[in-house]
Amino acid sequence: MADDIHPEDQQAAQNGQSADSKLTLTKRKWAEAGKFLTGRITRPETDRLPPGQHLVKNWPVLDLGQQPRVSPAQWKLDVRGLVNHPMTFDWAALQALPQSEIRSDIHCVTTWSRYDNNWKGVSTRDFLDAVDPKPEAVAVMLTSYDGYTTNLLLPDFAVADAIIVTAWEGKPLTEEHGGPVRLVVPHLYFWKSAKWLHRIDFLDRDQAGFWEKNGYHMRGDPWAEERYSDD
Ligand SMILES: Nc1nc2c(c(=O)[nH]1)N[C@H]1C(S)=C(S)[C@@H](COP(=O)(O)O)O[C@H]1N2
Ligand SMILES: [Mo]
Repeated sequence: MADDIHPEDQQAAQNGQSADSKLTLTKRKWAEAGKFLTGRITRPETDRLPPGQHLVKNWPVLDLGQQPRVSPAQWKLDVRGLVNHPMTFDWAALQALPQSEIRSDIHCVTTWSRYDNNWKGVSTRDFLDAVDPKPEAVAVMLTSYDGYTTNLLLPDFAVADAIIVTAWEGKPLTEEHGGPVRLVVPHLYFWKSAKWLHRIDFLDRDQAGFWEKNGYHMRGDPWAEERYSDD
């Protein structure tokens, strides 16, 4: 059916490329993952605070109460599941990936928000380029050194401003905020941003993590107030 022809395949055909050339496949994969979405919608300043949130200037600490002590030398990130390059990153391997600086707002489900956090680390897109998810991968499960887990759909993990963070405001990320390495996914409630990141599994279906099994929403969009699951 003509409607099923992917626009990029039509373009490729016009350029004399085969529809399944490597470039076309890569571009299609990124399109499915939202590669060219900014992940940040421009809003008027008065609309910057999601519904039900209030602004704080400090940065509260929230976790399960067990803050694991992991030095950069001890830290490892295991990447498993539906990826073409399963691997274990150590500190040096993470530093060898392209480094990005990203500013974003925090929105915690407990109703505090904090504007203009300056993060440094590896964007999830650069990370995804390295591990190369298989086409069947639709979700990730993050596992942390304290046993915490949380799930994300791959397009949410792959937004342009999601970042595997090693520094905040120019300083190494402190232990209480998830150092040496945490995730930050700014367009979702902060419980999705795993501290003390230790493992990422690429999965063929979305599975519930710790809070998601305990009554919280599977996705957690603050603009839609996706705080709790329906049942
Ligand atoms: N490993 C781990 N990550 C975690 C948590 C946790 O308990 N363990 N709590 C989550 C929750 S509920 C929030 S609100 C944020 C808090 O991050 P902060 O302490 O840096 O503000 O971390 C998230 N990531
Ligand atoms: Mo939270």
